[in-house]
Amino acid sequence: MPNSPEFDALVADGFSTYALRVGGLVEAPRVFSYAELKAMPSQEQITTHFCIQGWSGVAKWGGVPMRHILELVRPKPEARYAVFYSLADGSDGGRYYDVHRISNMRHELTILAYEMNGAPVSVLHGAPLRLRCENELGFKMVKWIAAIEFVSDFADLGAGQGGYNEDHEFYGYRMPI
Ligand SMILES: Nc1nc2c(c(=O)[nH]1)N[C@H]1C(S)=C(S)[C@@H](COP(=O)(O)O)O[C@H]1N2
Ligand SMILES: [Mo]
Repeated sequence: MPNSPEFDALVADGFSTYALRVGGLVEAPRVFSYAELKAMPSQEQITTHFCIQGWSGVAKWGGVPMRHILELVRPKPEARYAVFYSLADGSDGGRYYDVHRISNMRHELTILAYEMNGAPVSVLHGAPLRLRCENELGFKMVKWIAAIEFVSDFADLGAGQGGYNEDHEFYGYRMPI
């Protein structure tokens, strides 16, 4: 869970001061407010979540299609991956993050979710914004998203394995469902 005065302040004001930074190898770096994100085109999907540890669960998710974000920021040709940084640390310390192939960011079921089961996503499930990338396992769906960075390579991030669990738990980067 996020554990900072900054996050507590976001919760206290209903995330009205939340801002999502999107940058890196893009033509148009942007900062989107919570209100701007909620005013964007949205979609809903009912999907099963699979955790690599063996449990699963079904929920309805609502949010902004990632392909819409790509249209706004326009990744450069050399951008091969999207890195999602969390507002929370991982369980072994250090910031939680995960890396996704850019082609999967154009998948029709890849969204930045701000609703779950018809209500705002709870803090437990990743408020104000969490990734739903339905053809990946749960550990790749970063909760409490702070920023998205487009990169050509992820070797210089963390321990270089393409995400927090990939770095810490020996989960493979290429581990779709
Ligand atoms: N920031 C952050 N995001 C995270 C995690 C985490 O520890 N920190 N856990 C991941 C794992 S392993 C799973 S299975 C899902 C769980 O999502 P849920 O809490 O909505 O069930 O969140 C993912 N996103
Ligand atoms: Mo998980």
